[in-house]
Amino acid sequence: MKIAIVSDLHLGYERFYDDAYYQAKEALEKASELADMIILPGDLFDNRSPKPEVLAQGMKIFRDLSSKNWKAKVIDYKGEKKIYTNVPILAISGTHERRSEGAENAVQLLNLAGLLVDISEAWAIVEKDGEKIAVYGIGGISEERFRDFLKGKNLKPMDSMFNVFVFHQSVYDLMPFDKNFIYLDELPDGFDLYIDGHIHSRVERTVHSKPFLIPGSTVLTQLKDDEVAKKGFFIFDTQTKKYNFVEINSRRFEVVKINVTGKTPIQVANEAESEIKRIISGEDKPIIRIVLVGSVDKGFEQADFELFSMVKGYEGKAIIEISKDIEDKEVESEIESLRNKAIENISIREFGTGIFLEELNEMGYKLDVSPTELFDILSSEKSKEKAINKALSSIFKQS
Ligand SMILES: [Mn+2]
Repeated sequence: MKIAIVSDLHLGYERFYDDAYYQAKEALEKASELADMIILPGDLFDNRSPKPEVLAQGMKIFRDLSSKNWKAKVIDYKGEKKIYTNVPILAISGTHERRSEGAENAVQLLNLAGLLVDISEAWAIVEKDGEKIAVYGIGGISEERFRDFLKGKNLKPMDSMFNVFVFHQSVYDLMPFDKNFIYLDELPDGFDLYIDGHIHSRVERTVHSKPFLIPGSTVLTQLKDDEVAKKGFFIFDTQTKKYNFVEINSRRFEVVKINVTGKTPIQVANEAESEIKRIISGEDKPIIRIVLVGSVDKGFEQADFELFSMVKGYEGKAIIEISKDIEDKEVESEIESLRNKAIENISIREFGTGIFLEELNEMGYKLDVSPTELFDILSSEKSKEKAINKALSSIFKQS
């Protein structure tokens, strides 16, 4: 069977409201033509309480999809909810749909309407011509709960079927800055395909030597550099175990970096304008993000580098966003000197010790290291972690 994986539609996303709808519609229509079944790993809607008109967008899309002639059918469902269709469109809720426990979310509403099968915390088995595919999904939950939640489930794949695991979380291997994020090798072993949503750019990896795929969102949301690639979805073939990415007609997005170092505001504006002219040469109305980088020369301030009036002239032809990542040496050196003065100034130090002693008193501090000594240790290091380690080791040496 061919499985289409379409993620993070973000219907109702206000900034690109029409794009969210039309690009989701296009992706799912194409997916229904190319695949036997569709899996949506979360964030179908942008908001936990979508307005009726946004719910209607979702209902229209999935009603059209449901009414197609699907040869594959959902033949079994193991979960706490009930399902009202056997059409092989399987979805989990994402973090954007998440609501308090017991309150129905928008994906559950579509499930209740019989427009898709909600596989959040449930198995669905899809069959076509004797081939069976078992899909288990976990809806998006807070990152710090996911690891324990997954362990508690102790998931095992189904015998003699192609098994798919679907979830909607951050992954440490891709975003190594929060230890709460799950590691790829912590995902349950034995599945034939792993699918994740949540991340809005395309990812292809392997887990337990099986494919791990994130198609990315169908609509541009974060305007990050790695979202410049065309949007789309994956088609995975369970027979050949091969997959390909199908592009959709997503709005063009370009990031332009302009270095302001050694340039006047007029030079920078001219440079930005010629970049805009180059990009808008087509028929479409692209999204352009201009990032000013480098450092401001003496005699200028950050505020001098404003492009708003120039950009206004292109309103009908492009959607332009400007951001600054500029160093301003004069301002920085002023802050630096203030900071040094503060540290050298003994009265501020005494002031700090006073507050520290008061706090310790209130907490009933009784350890052997004197509070002033502890304050000295804690303030001796610039790094918070080093300071705490130093303080802890001196406390434990004494006791
Ligand atoms: Mn999302």
